[in-house]
Amino acid sequence: MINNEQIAFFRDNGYLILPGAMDLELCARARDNLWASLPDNADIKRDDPASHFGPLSEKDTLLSATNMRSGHRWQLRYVGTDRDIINLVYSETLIGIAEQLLGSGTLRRPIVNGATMGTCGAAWPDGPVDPAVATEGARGIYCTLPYRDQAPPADGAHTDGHPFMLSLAGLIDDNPPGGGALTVWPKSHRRLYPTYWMQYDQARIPFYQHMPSYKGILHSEEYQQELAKILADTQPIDCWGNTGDVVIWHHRLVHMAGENHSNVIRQSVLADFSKIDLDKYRSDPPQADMWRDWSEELRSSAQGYTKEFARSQRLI
Ligand SMILES: O=C(O)CCC(=O)C(=O)O
Ligand SMILES: [Fe+2]
Repeated sequence: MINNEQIAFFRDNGYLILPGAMDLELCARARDNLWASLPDNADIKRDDPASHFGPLSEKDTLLSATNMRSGHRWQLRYVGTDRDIINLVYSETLIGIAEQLLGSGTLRRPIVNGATMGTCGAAWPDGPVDPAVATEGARGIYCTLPYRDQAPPADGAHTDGHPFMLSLAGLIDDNPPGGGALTVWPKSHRRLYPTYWMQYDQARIPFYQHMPSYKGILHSEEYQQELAKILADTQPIDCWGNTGDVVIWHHRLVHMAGENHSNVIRQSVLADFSKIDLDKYRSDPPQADMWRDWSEELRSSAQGYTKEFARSQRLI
């Protein structure tokens, strides 16, 4: 359960760090499964930290939408509906918290051994994988290898384009500051929500190889301008932490996979929460009350939190 102060902070800032919210034994098993997914002759080796620096070797590179290993990123998606992963991220604790925010009994439930993200390939040739297509569990285990001296271009700050309501990034291994954890731009959810044409959805345009200016996604001019302002005026928060620490974040929050300047691999599990009836209102225009579809508990909660709490959330 989260308390009123935590709910108020989430509402105001669009993210909430929840220390120790995941089971440590299941985190350990998730790490085991991550490493077990590599071929025996891989250059990157679990017990050789010197091999953990990016970019991945040509031999270790794999361009598969369900298990992507390329450059400094490793996204193992085919484990997303394994029982252990579902128990890890759709635990009683985390479902309970998501239900406090979205309403009791309203959440779409995961399916053990169901389809996983990436099963249908990329959204368009060489494009991103849509986290809502086929996914019946978590997005998967997302890793960022440390950089050594040369930082590759970061993925970039963005909002996600698929329909969902709440997302989670949970550390399955210790991650120091500057170690590539999810990075979020506080309060950006409230600034970007009104700039979309649709509340929970994203306007798209077909992608054509010979007309590459539109990459399959359309944003309003207002969105582009507000995003530029957010990036200029807002200090992002690095959600580093210990194994088992979780950050939950609002679907319109600006975020990115952080740059990893540490000497350890950032290992996180990513998962989304949506309501069963999202289909009914995903394309409604932004509402005067952006929390219309959220729980009574959130909508009626008292606003405000202490400075001390804001400090514990790294906001100040
Ligand atoms: O790996 C991360 O921390 C974030 C990834 C992300 O933002 C995405 O896949 O949309
Ligand atoms: Fe994202």
